[in-house]
Amino acid sequence: MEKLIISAAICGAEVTKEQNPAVPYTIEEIVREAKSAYDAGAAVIHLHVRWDDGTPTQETKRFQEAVDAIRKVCPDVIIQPSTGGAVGMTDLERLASTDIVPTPEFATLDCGTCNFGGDEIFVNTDNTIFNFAKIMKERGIKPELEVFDKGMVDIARKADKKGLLVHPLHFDFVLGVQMTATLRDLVFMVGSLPEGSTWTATGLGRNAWHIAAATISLGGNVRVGFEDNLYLEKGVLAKSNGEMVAKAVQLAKLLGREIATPDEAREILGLKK
Ligand code: KMH
Ligand code: ZN
Repeated sequence: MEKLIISAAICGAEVTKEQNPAVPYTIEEIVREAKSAYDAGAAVIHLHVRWDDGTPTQETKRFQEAVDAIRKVCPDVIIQPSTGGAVGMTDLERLASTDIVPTPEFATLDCGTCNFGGDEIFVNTDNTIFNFAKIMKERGIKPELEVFDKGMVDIARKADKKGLLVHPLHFDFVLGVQMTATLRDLVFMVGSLPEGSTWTATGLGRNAWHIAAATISLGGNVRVGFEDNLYLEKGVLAKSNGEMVAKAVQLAKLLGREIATPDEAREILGLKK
């Protein structure tokens, strides 16, 4: 099996300090969390940023500040800005995270519209998806195709048919938001992928750890972090993203997978440095 790429979604746009005081808002806190994840074995930092009061923003300047500060302490880590942002942001606002210098090597591309609980809808029309894909291809940014259900894999296939994606495709299954996160769901999603794709999976909340263990066993890659889950185990809040990455590393050791360094992850994902 290939080495295991661990991504840390350190911040997200929705989780708050009220839910877990270690959720980072300020640049200093974001750097602290990125470093804790990197030191524990994460090759990829999936990045959202916030204003100091916790409000999510996609402002280029704020991303630049965060990326520059992370780079100082994690020089080789893969930084993957979110182009999902937060529910309700415009497409232009969302893409502003990729206007940093140098142009990011990797960024998320959300492949469908998703119910986010209550009245919240995370809107991604076909035109948004195809437009984001086109822009990323023109700018040499590899998309991580975020899929919240199987229909989104099919939309990614449509984008691919239009020539908007570069192979190998890389998917991230975000399970437990719109579809459930059983092992049957995971195996079904893996079986739905275009041949030659690489993939990562994450399970929301209480789904985090069985999805991580099954993903490691199936040869996929794992995403953990506060964006998706606040708990190290039932009833125990994680003190840092690093603690969650360390748990994923521990699972990988038990299951016989080695951990990829950032440069090994670049090789596996076909990223240009
Ligand atoms: N915060 C969600 C609305 C992404 O990063 O690309 C979108 C999200 C996906 O988190
Ligand atoms: Zn995200």
